[in-house]
Amino acid sequence: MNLDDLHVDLDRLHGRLVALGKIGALPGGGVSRLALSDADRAGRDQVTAWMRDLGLAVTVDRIGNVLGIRSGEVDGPPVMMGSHIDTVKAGGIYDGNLGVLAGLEVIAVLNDLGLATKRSLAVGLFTNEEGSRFAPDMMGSAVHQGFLDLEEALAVRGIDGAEVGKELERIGYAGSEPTGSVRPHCYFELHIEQGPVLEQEGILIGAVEGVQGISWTEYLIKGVSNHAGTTPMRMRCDAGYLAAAIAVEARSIAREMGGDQVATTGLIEFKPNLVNVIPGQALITVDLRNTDEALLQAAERRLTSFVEQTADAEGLDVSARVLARFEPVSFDPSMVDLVERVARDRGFTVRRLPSGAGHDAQMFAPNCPTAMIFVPSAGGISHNPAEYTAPEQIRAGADVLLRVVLEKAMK
Ligand code: HGY
Ligand code: MN
Ligand code: MN
Repeated sequence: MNLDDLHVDLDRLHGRLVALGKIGALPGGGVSRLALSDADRAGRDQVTAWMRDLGLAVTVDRIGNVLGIRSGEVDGPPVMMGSHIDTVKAGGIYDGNLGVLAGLEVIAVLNDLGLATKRSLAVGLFTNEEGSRFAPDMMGSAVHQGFLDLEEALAVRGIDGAEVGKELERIGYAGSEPTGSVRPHCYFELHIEQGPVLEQEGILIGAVEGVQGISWTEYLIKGVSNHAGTTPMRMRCDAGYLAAAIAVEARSIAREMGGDQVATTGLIEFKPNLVNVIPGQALITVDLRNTDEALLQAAERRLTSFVEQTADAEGLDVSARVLARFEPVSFDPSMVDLVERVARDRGFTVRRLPSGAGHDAQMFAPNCPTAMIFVPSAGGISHNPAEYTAPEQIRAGADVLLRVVLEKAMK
């Protein structure tokens, strides 16, 4: 059988994407399945049911990662595909979900053909990739790959006060499998680009070279609530002002540095959050990213000194908490070459690029040969219900995944 003639069944794959997208669906479109929420449980139940229908041996580990395994002809570490099915609060149906469901589609194609592989195959669903509810992001894969302590992760308290370990118990995904018990031979992740590059250049496949560094910091600012009308400006201890100034400064640091530097204030909360009361407390997060570690550290230093100087000048007390900090990673060049070659052989336009978003793959990269395949995002939009990738783009990405996995699993 010529492996180059194998193709995924787009209707089946797209049908599962749409069906999973209905779990936690938002009224105006898009999906909300925050990690370890009831919607996440329902999504997990659906995906593990599909895994069992495909004859996979399903395990759940202690941080809730789900693995579906298809035995190969010889024992040994599996070729692993995976991603996540948790979403941001108002996200799209493709982010993460595509990578998990395309992995199941690869299994379905092999089952249809009765095709055995030499190496075992595994499809992984990793807990809390988004990090929106519980920081850090890539939590499940970080624990799985030994970059985050299990007990530390289980003790994490979310933005709603819930605790990871208790939420895993509540949704029935506090597994017994030791984390990281399955060490993959290699790891592939199909994912939407979530940015504008492929679409703007009219390119179908991204051969991802690595993932940029990520730095998430939460600042808790304490001032003095006071009357908005009677308090002279010279007497104010305005926590809200510093939070706003941090958001502006983060943006100007990114603008001045240029290049790949980006900065985002995604969360900002005032207390008591009333029109006529000077905020006595503010909470703000800053997400800094860069493909270059030294530049990312420079951005962190600039922001930190701004916060300290301004807090001093305003007589405010600030405490900073690191929510996530991951250095840039590069994927195995031979794996990137493989993705690029297979895409070309299939007649797809392809280019190399770094990932602006974090992914579970970045946790596997230091431990095993790892690569990602990107497909375009319409308008470069993601983490937004308007996220969209066309069916033929999905087919192309999944066909590349099918072929690169077989390349590794047949030898
Ligand atoms: O934040 C990220 O890059 C990913 O979506 N967790
Ligand atoms: Mn993702
Ligand atoms: Mn995401």
